[in-house]
Amino acid sequence: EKVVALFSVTGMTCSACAVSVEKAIKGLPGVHDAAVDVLNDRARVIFNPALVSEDVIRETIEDAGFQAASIK
Ligand code: 9UX
Repeated sequence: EKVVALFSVTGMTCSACAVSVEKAIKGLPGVHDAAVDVLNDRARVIFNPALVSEDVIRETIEDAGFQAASIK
């Protein structure tokens, strides 16, 4: 199963920030793909909800040094 989640990510000031957030998210088990848009402060993540949760993804973004919130 695959679901898509959108997050607001603030604190990213350059494209390297976006790359590091993307790498952190993509390193999680159950994440199929992640795209981070530094210009719009957004992250779009495709994942298997049996293996990883929106909250774990959000915490991973925070642990990378940014502020994240799920967008419904
Ligand atoms: Mo470069 Mo982006 O150190 O915060 S990765 S500005």
